[in-house]
Amino acid sequence: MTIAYLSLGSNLGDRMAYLAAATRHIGGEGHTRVLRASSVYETAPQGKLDQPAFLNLVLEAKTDLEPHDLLRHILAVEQQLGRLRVERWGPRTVDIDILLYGDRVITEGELEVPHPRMADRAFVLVPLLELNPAVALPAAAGGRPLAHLLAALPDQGVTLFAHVATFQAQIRGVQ
Ligand code: GSY
Repeated sequence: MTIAYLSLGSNLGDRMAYLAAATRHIGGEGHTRVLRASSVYETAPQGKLDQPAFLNLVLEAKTDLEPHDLLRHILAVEQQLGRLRVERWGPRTVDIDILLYGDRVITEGELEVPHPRMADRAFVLVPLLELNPAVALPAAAGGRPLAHLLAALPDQGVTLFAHVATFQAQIRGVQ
């Protein structure tokens, strides 16, 4: 069993519904349990700027899957929810990234953990630090506390959109 942190983002259609459905699918097969979700943040697009605002959140999950199998699982969830990888940085129904997998550092083909761009992305760091204010990069990746990295970033337009209780209600289908 390994604790992994996953970043979820959506900027097409009913964004909250896509995030809730993705969260249900991630935890839906017995090998991976979603322990906690952060609140949902509305965030200005990074990278490709001329696209709609995103909703982003982070999940803390406990998984029996090895990293490559976890990657395959989240890619399958993206596809089930209609993600078409047409344009690398373009709009998407749901995007799921592995941020951290225990304290492992992995660079193998398409899999890079810790996520190579997480230290630059307030839309990842804000919800991650809400879940775990003491979280740091793995020792083998320098061990820096992520709160220090966030403090060094300029304002990237991250605002609270829905408290975690509202998101949990959406996951249960109450809203
Ligand atoms: O890699 C995640 C997809 N993505 C996002 C995102 O989720 N949120 C924001 N704010 N900007 C983004 N740019 C990309 S690409």
